[in-house]
Amino acid sequence: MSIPLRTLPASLALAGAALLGACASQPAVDVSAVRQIPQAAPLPAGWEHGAFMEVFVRSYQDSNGDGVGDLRGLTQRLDYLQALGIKGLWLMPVNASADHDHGYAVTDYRAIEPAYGTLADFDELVRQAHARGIGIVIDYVINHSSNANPLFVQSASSKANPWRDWYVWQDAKPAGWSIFDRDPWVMTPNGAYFAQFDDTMPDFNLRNPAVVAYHLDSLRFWLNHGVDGFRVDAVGHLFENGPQGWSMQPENYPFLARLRRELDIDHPHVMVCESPGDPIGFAAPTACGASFAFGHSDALVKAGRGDDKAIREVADYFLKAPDTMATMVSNHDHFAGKRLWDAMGGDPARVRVAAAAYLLQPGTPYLYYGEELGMSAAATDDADGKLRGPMSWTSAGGFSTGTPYRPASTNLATNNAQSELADPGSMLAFYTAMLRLRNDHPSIARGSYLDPRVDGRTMSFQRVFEGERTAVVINYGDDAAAATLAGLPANARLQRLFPASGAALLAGTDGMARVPAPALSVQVFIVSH
Ligand SMILES: [Ca+2]
Ligand SMILES: [Ca+2]
Repeated sequence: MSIPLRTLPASLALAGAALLGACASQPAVDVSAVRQIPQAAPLPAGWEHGAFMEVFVRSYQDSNGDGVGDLRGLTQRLDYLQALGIKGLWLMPVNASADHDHGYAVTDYRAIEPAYGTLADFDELVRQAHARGIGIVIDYVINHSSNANPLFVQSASSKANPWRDWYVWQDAKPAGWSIFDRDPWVMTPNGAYFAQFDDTMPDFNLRNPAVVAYHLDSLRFWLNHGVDGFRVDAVGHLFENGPQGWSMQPENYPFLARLRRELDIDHPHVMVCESPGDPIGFAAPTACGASFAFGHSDALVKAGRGDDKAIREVADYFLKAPDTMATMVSNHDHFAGKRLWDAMGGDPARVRVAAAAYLLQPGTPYLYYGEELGMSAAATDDADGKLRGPMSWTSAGGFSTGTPYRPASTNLATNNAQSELADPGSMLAFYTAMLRLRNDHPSIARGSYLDPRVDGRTMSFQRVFEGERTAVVINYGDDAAAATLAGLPANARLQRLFPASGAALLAGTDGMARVPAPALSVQVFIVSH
């Protein structure tokens, strides 16, 4: 994978001077152009219909004993991910960042976080992942950077600095603003800057064409390094139009469509956006094309607890939502909920029914690392940090030969990969079976969504792709029940795919079948004439 020769656009002549060190008092910034995008190493056709996993590199696997996860460590674990059936990884930011945790305070959009390794390590990760049929999607933070990013250091250094207009500045603090109960304007000796999320994360001025060109070039930089797509952070917050107009502004949507167009991001590349405020809106072809299914995620969790209204919502979601939704039951942000194991009170049967729905419905499932083990929160009081604990590899940890930077999960002793790989009844075995269904049956990976029904607390739906039809029955209730399937071919035979044992069922001449459903159970059938 070669990086094309970079040239400085004439409009950035001053920037180039800084890059060359002409402004000795300020840090250098590389804003050079990146144009060509070579063809990425091919992945198997349809890879993007498989399940993804969100991975926090800092917590996944440490390879050098410094207690911090890194890219080489993740590369060592690709065989595990392949065996689980994962087809894509979403890496939380791997850029150099100032926060030394989640990575969303980026200090260099074209460099790897030093604690994670080198660009060569990243290239090797991509190469090894592709060799296993696994695509790599990286987080890209376009709304804001760290205040330690040299771009902002320049911008803040004086009102006359050539980078001044790369961020959002006012001479005096404007009145009337409050975002998340906080004044987003931060006063400095050189004026006030705008920062939606935190004083340390100033918003870019995305109305400045040079800023957009820089980000497009940085995105191209990563495409040149073989990534298969991007998860774009905080897309509801890109543009502002005054104190009442700081989120979900109309400009946000076509801006994302423009990024896709300029980067030629379509098949095989993916772009998936994060907006809790308008998940379905951002999934539109006129915006991102794909978006995380916030809301549905809450319903999946509540349904897992047997909530009647949520079961109905889960059943109906894909009657309206596009199948490009990225589905999940938790992620790295505490506003998205607890780890699934904790959200289900540590009841493995409830974890299974909650997870089965999103692993077998339309959409692209995004497992959160460790979810497949029933991994619980890390043993820390920090609300966000407890969601991002070291991966539970063995009962002794297995994450690092040194001292892990964060305490292990509270259920490490029982819920760890080594123990679960040896146990056919483990959560890991269940997730592996669900992903195998998805990988082996195109109707589950990409089929249409038919006849969702709720009978009591038992949900059923059917998936059809070309000549293949599957039926899913999930009983969220504590009591044995039954589902009634309709719309089947007359006298169809329902052969069990999961669990594999048990007699086949038959539909009547009216295309209906009654399916007994044990308490808290998941059943999958393939339908034949
Ligand atoms: Ca390390
Ligand atoms: Ca913004």
